[in-house]
Amino acid sequence: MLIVALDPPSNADVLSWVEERFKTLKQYVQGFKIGLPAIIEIGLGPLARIFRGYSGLLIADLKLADIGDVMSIVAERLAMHGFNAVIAHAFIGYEQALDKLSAVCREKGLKLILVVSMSHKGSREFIDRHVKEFVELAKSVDAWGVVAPATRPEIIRFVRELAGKELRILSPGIGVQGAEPGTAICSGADYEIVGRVITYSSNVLESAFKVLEEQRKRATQCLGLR
Ligand code: BMP
Repeated sequence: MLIVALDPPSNADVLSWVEERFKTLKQYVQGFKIGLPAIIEIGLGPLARIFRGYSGLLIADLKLADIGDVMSIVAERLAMHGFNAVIAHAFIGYEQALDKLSAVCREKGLKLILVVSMSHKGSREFIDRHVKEFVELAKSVDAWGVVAPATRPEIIRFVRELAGKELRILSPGIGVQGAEPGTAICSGADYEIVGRVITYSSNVLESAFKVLEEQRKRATQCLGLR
């Protein structure tokens, strides 16, 4: 299960960079994650036109961390422009923050995804001290999923243990950040989020196939899948 992170480099013509990769990959992957590099450069309107009619996961990765009222406005706009999922930080807490965001997400049909741990080393400084509480919070706001790092598979296993089947786990950190395709799935993730090793490659499709094939091979070994 693969979600492609579309983070265009600063020298790219962002609109065509995103559009080309979306068109090349859409039939092979389960979804796309769009973050600040594309959104601040071209805005939601032009992005919405690229993805119009797409039925896969379309995740706005804004890692929201604001008061509930402001996040709610953002969520409404995202839904208006065709996104079907949004990522927020868990550390902002429930009252006047995730309580409001989760209500708006429910009303607008947006899947709420909370960050419970991150793939970079600095995540250990503060965020990782609270993984357990963050997973409990994700369950209590009825989040659709959580983000946990492929770079630290023991955290994915811990999150899966806590989350049971209630939450999807999405794991970034494959490729450029060092983890191998399939390893997060073997640790309990549902989706691997992969960006640059595919999107910055000179042959995007070939690189995506390589990741998919490695995922399949590892999952076959560890989970006994086809
Ligand atoms: P890449 O495969 O190019 O390293 O991209 C990973 C993607 O996942 C990026 O879009 C990044 O913003 C996101 N991400 C991450 O790398 N680590 C996290 O802990 C959370 C993320 O959303």
